[in-house]
Amino acid sequence: MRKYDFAGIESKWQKIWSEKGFYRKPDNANESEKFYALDMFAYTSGSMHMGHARTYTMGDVVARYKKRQGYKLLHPMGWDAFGLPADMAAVKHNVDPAEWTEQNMAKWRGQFTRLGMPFDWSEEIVTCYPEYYRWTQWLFLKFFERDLVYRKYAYGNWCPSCNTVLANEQVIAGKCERCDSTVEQKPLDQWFFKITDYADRLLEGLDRLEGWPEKVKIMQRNWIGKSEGTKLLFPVKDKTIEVFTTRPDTVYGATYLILSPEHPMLKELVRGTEYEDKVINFAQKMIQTDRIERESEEAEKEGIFTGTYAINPFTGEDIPVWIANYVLMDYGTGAIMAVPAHDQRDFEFARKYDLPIRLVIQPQYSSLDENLMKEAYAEEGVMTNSGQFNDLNSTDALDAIIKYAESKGIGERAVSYRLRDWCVSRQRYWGTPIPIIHCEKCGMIPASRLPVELPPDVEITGMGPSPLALVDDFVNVDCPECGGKARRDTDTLDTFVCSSWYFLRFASPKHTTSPFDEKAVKTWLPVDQYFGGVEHAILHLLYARFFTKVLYDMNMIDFDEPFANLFTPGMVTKDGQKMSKSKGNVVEVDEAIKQYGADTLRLFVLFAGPPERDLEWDDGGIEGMNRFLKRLWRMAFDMVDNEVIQTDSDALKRQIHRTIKKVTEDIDRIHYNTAISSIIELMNSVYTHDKIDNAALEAVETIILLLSPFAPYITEELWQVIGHNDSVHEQPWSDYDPEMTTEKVITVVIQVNGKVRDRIKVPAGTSEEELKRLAQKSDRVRRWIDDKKIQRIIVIPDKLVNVVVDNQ
Ligand code: ANZ
Ligand code: ZN
Repeated sequence: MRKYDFAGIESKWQKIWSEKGFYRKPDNANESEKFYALDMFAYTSGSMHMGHARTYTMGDVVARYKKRQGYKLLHPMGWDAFGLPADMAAVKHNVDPAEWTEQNMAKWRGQFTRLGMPFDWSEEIVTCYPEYYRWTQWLFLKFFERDLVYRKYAYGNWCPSCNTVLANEQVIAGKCERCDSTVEQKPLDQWFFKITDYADRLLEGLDRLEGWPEKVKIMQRNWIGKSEGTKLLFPVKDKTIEVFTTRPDTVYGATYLILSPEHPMLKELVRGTEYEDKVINFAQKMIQTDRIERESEEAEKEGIFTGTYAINPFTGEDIPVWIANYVLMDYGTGAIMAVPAHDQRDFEFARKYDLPIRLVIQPQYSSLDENLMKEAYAEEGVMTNSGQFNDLNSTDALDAIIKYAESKGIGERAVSYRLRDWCVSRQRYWGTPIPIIHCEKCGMIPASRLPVELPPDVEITGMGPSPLALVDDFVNVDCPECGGKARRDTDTLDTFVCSSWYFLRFASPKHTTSPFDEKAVKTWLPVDQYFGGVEHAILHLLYARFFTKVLYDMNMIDFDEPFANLFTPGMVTKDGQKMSKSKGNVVEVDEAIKQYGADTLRLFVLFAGPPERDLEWDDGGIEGMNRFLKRLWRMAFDMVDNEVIQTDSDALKRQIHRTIKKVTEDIDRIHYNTAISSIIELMNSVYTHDKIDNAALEAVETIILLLSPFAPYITEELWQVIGHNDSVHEQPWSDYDPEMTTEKVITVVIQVNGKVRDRIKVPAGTSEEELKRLAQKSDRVRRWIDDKKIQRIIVIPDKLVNVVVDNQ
């Protein structure tokens, strides 16, 4: 027997697989027999960590398995190569972002290869190459044509340390997702994608995604945050203020209005009054405070009276108009009717500023007093103080009041979304240049030639405006319309734009006349199985779905959801914490491969727990996997180094079929840990079987076949060892005989000192150990053993157990 030299074996097969083009896209695929297994492509910052290794291994298992089942397989990898980290590296280490990115890609390619993932690098996608980003620009312009892109002077989330605007999705609890700095609000000219136009369709599509985890769908639904309510009009001076409310039944209790500090009517309302300076200053201060803080329930509510009154159209009363920090401009209409008796925030505000509280809904079986209330009453109840609607149930009143408002032209049903338009402009260098030219005469004109290339050798200081603004050659152009002097847009696109359509490009990565070959996309898409971290549950997945729907509307594709099935693997933790450089608890992928081999690593990350759960790194666990493979190695050599006995074993044969069935079903459900454990059980049975016969040989061959998607190197090697000269990865996936998956049950006699005391039914082939255990557990047998000392237990498998005890 040779030694199990994993390093030698792994490098040998890496070479052979890559020469073979293991994952080369077959060119004769058709829609009915294809399988597109996709891992989120790699972000070229830093290096691969264990969490990546785990996710990519899961994708690799499905890919290898589907290939074995005879599907035409597409399983590509590429590079999400633009983005902030390259800019930051440029500032910090004075390196060229392009070079830095190339180095990272090279490093990652090596790691993929070592992990046993022979991707076809001739068909990789690199988002920072002009042949890719020219189509990102092309799509931007198509969206522009369709009015799905617009430019707006708006407050943006500004990260003072990254020096750029961030999308709402990139601000976590008021801090920059990337560098943790506190995000400020800064007014800038920004580009937006009108994703809100698709809010309803993005919601509706979720209902059809049966192959998505429920938790991801919930996160998307909450993010979109559809709210059905009513718009009501409140006259003020010669204008009207529109408010959005979900509780029109409380309108008689609206004792004041509140505008958000950003509200466009504010300046007009206070202009020339004694309140003007105070109110405008106050508004400015509130605008600068953190958005998250403004949204939080606990935050101190602050506001100021504008000096103006509006009319409550239902009561006819004059009610004061205030501004307050907790009313946001980008929700509803940016103005609310405050109902302190029934809304907690309004209640706190009214108490603080001594504004009137009027109860208009009473609980069914008790009655409240507005002077004694300690908190708002938010439930339903019986209408009171509400004119013609008194005594109605508040739920019925809600409808009646909407109808009344509609009939009088003072309100209508309305829907509001939490979803905001997607801000895509970034004041950074390392991104796709926005292909727009600004001409004083003609306005915003699409660049006439694509790609608009990112100029090389740009100085990146990390300060001031977009680095591209300082490159005269880039900025100064002739207007494509009038030929006059014009300026290029100097922002670059959010990298999430690049990743919103790459999965389509993989169908025809070298296509040169459009973003993708429509026929190839028709064949390969949608993605059959998508793997990626749950951290992308909102951003990337929502944007990719949005792009897909727009492309569908452009008649470029015939489906409107890109990912039929999604799987979001859990993280890899160490000592209960996410592995990270700053915590110093990172186990390097390369280190682990060097120490144990890629097969052991792959098995460990798949076996140590359910794939959707976080996995705690455990040195003992990885050793265990290593021992398992070494045992398999010895076992395979036992089979060839010894004469095979020409007998069979029905029990072992049945277990083989059961194992094939279980592993097949488990891979289908992405239950890799249980699949692997049933393979291990089969191996244990070969051990206790303790005979090198036909059944044992078949079992070992089956183990090699079933284990091959999980541990591709050792199984490929052992496949040769047991006498094959083709590839284990090209064998058809093992079939099982359903008849053989049931256990044959037999009766075993149990004796005590040679006398029959019990009979038990067990599966045929039950091991000696197990029979001994069952014999001693039998009540009848125990009665005869009593407290006598057991001398020995004789077992004749499938027939008899004799317990020999001291006979005093
Ligand atoms: C009056 C009222 C009375 C309200 C009551 C609630 C309870 P959802 O469900 O999240 O859609 N609101 C509306 N626009 C707002 C904005 N821009 N900033 C802050 N708050 C805003 O919540 C809708 C409710 O949130 C609306 O209904 C409004 O307060 C408030 F007993 O109007 B309500
Ligand atoms: Zn012009």
